[in-house]
Amino acid sequence: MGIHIVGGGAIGLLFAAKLALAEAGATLWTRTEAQSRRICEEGLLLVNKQGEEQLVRVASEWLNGSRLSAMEMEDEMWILLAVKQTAIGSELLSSLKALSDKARNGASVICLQNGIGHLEKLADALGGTPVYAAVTTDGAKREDSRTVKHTGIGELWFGEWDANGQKKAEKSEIAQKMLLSSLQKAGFHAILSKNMKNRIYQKLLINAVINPLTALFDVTNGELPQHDGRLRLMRALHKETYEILVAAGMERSEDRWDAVLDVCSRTSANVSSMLADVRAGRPTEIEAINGAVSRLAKQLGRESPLNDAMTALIAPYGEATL
Ligand code: KPL
Repeated sequence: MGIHIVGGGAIGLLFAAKLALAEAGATLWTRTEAQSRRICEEGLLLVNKQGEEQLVRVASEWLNGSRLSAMEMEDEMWILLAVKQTAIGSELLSSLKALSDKARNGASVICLQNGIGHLEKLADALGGTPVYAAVTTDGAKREDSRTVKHTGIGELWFGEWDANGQKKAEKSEIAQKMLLSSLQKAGFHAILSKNMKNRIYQKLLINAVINPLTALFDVTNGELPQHDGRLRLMRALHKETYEILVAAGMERSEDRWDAVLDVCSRTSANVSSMLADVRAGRPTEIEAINGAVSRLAKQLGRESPLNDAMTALIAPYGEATL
């Protein structure tokens, strides 16, 4: 069984380093040739919370390079898709298709993106390739193209995604358990879930509050609640989003607000992915997060003024021209 991690951002580097250390047959596929070349030549640097560095040798390939057609692949392949939603365009989809077509007994894709909407897009584009949903609460920070800091230990939930009549992932239970065991051996708190919709909505709720507000106020996750006005805005955005997601099928639970504060404190030094995108002038995931919450609200006949406002305020940051 081969594990192919696609994406050389913080989460991709973290999975590649830890799976390689556990000798789990990991290959890291990057979107630039320079990054894969550097990783092959110099190795990955994995830095733990205490600042201790570990050099890790990882096989790395360039996703759009020409080597794929000549490469021998395993019979069974898991693809861990660790790019942002904004990177899931036609070029990435055709590279993913080419990669998954190489596995003799078929590949399965595990999607680690924030937000919603991507699973349907991937299932459509990849034809019969089973698509699994995943949610990670591990914190990671990419220091440079070969260095990743594991900033917070979290959990990794993954499982079949068959909401709304979608295609069911068909990989055998044995293959799922083999992947689970590799992930656990690599030190991840990995859990197979039969209710990924709930997990995805719970993570969406966290991202819908922390990501746009940290981006708007240009603060770290830890700084966000350290101000009364911002805290009130967080609460209001949380309340609106919570009610919409419960109406859409998320389980009601009293501790959802505490979960947001918990993420802020566990990842206190982190710059959220949305703030990082805004600072770098890159497209943001606002449409897949707050935009998606607004669309859900609309389908349910509900109002979503705060999610609408977040989307309207953040979207222009990611637009290509002035
Ligand atoms: O997922 C995240 C992100 O930045 O996208 C959180 C949970 C907010 C951690 O930074």
